[in-house]
Amino acid sequence: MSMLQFSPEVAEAKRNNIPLVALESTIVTHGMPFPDNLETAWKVEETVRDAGAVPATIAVLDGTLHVGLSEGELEELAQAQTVAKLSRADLAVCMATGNTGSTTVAATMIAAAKADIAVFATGGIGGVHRGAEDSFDISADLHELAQTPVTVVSAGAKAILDLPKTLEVLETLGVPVIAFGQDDFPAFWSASSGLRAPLRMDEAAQIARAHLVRSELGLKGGQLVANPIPDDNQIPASELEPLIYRAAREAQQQGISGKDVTPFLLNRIFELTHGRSLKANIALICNNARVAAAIAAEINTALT
Ligand code: PSU
Ligand code: MN
Repeated sequence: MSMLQFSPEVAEAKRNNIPLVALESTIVTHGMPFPDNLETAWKVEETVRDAGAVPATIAVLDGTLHVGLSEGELEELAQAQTVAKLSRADLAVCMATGNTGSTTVAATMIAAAKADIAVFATGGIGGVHRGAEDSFDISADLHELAQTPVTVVSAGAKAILDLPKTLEVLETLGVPVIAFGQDDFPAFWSASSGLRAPLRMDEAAQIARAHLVRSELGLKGGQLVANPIPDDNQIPASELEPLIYRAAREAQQQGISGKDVTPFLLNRIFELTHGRSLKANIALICNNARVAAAIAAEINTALT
């Protein structure tokens, strides 16, 4: 029995050797309010198509791991109320029990690798939370990057996190962190975190080559491409920082923990910026989708 259910569009792309870009679904179910989440998901898919690749949005629907969702499936997911947020730990349980769940960066990487999709675009990966020295809250996304061979394009890590600690853990785990077209590691809503990224590359073809060299060397794990948000859509870190501080304190006071932390913080920042964070979020995901499509095309060309 095949574990994966390909959508007709994805199946056809595979047959015709058209580059594919994986997309996650936790952004849709836990990252944005309805209907913006649905409009964004469609927009990101369109952006991938416009860039000459085919989008494969990943989710578990009634126990089946879908690679590529129809418009109707995406619509249903975007409005569903009780969808699990799946990471490495709970992906198999959700499938075994016939439930529905959206995939985080970690779970989407697992599905993408299984589906032989090399490149995945998201907004921002999970990382080391502020206060992790007490809470031990470190996203499973970081460990996934260390063991699953997918190149993930994100706008860095979300600024709600402790970015210096996130970079330290990625270094420890041997994950290449490649800033795209600049020296600094981006901070999701802002183009720069003020921290220098460990690596820099300026061309999709180079990143594609590095992906293939890793595979030739038999190295486990993927690459993190950190693509800065476009200039016009940035929210300056100075403006955001007090709001993040406030949201993080509220989360602590309200005893928010585990999987609920990231959705809680994203929602509070959405409220505190009167929706501006969402606009920035949409812009940066589309920007990542374009870069991911370019890398996927280069990998395809190199392999054929
Ligand atoms: N990026 C966004 N919005 C999101 C996420 C990322 O722009 O909602 C999700 C991703 O699915 C990521 C997850 O894997 O947040 C991280 O959750 P946690 O911190 O619980 O590992
Ligand atoms: Mn966590």
